[in-house]
Amino acid sequence: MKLYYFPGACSLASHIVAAEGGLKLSLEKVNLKDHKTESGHDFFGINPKGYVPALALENGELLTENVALLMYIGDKAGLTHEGLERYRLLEWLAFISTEIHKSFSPLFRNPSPEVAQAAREKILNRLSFINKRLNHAFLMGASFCPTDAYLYVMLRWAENMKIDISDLKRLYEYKAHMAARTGVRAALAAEGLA
Ligand SMILES: N[C@@H](CCC(=O)N[C@@H](CS)C(=O)NCC(=O)O)C(=O)O
Repeated sequence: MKLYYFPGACSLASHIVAAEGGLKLSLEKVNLKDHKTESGHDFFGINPKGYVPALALENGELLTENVALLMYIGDKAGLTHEGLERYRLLEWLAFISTEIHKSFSPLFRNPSPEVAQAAREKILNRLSFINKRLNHAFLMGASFCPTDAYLYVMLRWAENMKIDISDLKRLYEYKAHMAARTGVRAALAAEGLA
């Protein structure tokens, strides 16, 4: 499997799940400005959506969208759940994708101070919802699952965008605990972010 990624972008979540699950991925960096891959291909020719993550499967198909990749890689790595817990996992992935990830978009577009403040407030509000529900070492209990990788990437972004989570004590500690994990460190190092 080959992951098309950009260092530190949302594609890092899929990378972390593979690393945590001991799955070998080949990696191809995408320049998101000119949409060229590091081996010189036009990324639109590979993924017409033009964004990362995208996962080239062994059968030649391409899988896109964070939620789909996180479930696919998570299933292969034995890091997902069954029964109702599987739907809880999807519930968290959807929350992170639509309520947190996409709320960062204005902050990447040189926003006015008002727009930036509104985006930061919304993200902090959604993170504080998670903070109240974080009762275990990981978002869904005692073991790591794909939701943790996605949430961790969002917490890195929050720090980069000067969203202060130090009052969200559980989430603050969770971020440090995630950053120390072997798989997380390996994925960060492979993306040149260590
Ligand atoms: N709906 C997509 C959004 C992915 C996305 O926002 N990717 C960003 C990086 S985090 C990107 O590649 N942006 C560049 C672009 O849209 O051209 C998903 O959830 O996978």
